[in-house]
Amino acid sequence: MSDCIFCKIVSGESPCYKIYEDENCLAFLDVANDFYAHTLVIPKKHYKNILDIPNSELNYVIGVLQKISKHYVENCGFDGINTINANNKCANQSVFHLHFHIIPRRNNDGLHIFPEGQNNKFDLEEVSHKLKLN
Ligand code: DGP
Repeated sequence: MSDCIFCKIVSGESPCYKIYEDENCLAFLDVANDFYAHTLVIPKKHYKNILDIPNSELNYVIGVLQKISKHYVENCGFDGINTINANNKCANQSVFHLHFHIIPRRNNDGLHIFPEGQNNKFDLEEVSHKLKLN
């Protein structure tokens, strides 16, 4: 897509700090530069998010996400990673080209990544009935 910043990075029109590339995927540092080694993993082909990418292509991206995550833990001195992925505006997606964030973690780094709930006491029986898929 001509007006997509991540497509421009894929085509080389916009620069990035590249971590990994193959024929289908690209990983590069997030320009936010807010967490050490904050990385984005994207498919080269434009999809909005996980809601429109075909399953086989999503599986490929997840494989690359795993490859980079293992590399960070096994070779780069991190103890673990968080992966974050936003889908649609309501979920705070701001770039509408599918991407997974990798936030590398170190023991006792003090980061609180997972969103905190409001300690609501939902009726899990009712919720599960509403959501059941099969
Ligand atoms: P999200 O809010 O989940 O859609 O994350 C989008 C991320 O993309 C955000 O953390 C900042 C990053 N980003 C936006 N524009 C650029 C860019 O031009 N280059 C790089 N490297 N990252 C970008």
